[in-house]
Amino acid sequence: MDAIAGEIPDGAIPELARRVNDARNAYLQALLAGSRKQAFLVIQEARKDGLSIMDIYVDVFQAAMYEIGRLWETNIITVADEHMATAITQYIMSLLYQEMDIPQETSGRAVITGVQGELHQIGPNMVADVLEAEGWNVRFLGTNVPPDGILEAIDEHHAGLFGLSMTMFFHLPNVIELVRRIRTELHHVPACILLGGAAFRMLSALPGELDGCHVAMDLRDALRKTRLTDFTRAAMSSGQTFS
Ligand code: B12
Repeated sequence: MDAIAGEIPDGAIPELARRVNDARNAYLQALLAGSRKQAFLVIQEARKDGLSIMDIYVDVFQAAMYEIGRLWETNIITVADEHMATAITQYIMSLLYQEMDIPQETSGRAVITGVQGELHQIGPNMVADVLEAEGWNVRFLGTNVPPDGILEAIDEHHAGLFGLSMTMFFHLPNVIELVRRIRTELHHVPACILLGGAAFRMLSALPGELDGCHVAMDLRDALRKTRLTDFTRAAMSSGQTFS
């Protein structure tokens, strides 16, 4: 059984899709009602119904938060409503973290953060949680971290994997500058720089300065890319470079 991504028995896909859909709608209603208790009950029920952490993170939390964004953008809900939905989701994620079976062995060392200026934190937080549950020794720095602090964290943690989040496209110069500094100033350059967040989905190609970085479209893609092969994993944990 895959502890994070779950396991779908043959023929169960339509039933699972229905459960996911119900959970997403119920969770969104709880967010809009501002009921942390109801939101928690919905997620508890979804877990009993067999939804994996991955299903809940992507198909419930992410989908509901995207809908919150749409309602906020169109002035159907206020910024306070959005803040409340964010706070509830972050709270429930921290409860789910306690349910994760964090393995003793490590797959490697990782630092995950959001680029300076970036305030969207739920996405990289999900990546950090899932990698930890996969056996990575993760330092999650939160977001909007000054570059000096990020460099120091990568160095101290001997990270073979560095994950960086960007939602707002106007932070691209900060991403480029940070990657340049990582590559030129660190003794120990992470073998894999993994970029993610909504802004990267809008790019048709990575700017040349980011050549050699990897991009994950969402959490499932991030998991696929960090599972890789034994060889590349070993390279990531030892800090060796690969392309
Ligand atoms: C909550 C929220 C906020 C909160 C964030 C608080 C917090 N603590 O996180 C606050 C209020 C601070 C905020 C501010 C702003 N926001 Co805002 N925000 C949102 C909202 C509603 C939800 C974000 C979220 O949590 N999504 C759920 C997560 C799980 O999705 P995700 O980030 O995409 O992450 C997934 C993948 O992208 C990927 N991923 C993400 N990071 C990483 C990292 C790595 C390493 C990897 C591998 C993968 C990965 O994996 C995740 C899981 O699948 C979105 C709506 C939306 N569509 O996302 C708007 C949204 C992103 N915000 C928007 C805007 C405009 C803003 C502001 C400019 C508003 C303003 N005028 O001030 C500011 C900008 C702040 C800044 N400098 O960054 C717009 C962006 C439009 C655009 N593309 O230009 C959106 C889309 C809302 C909208 N529909 O208009 N926001």
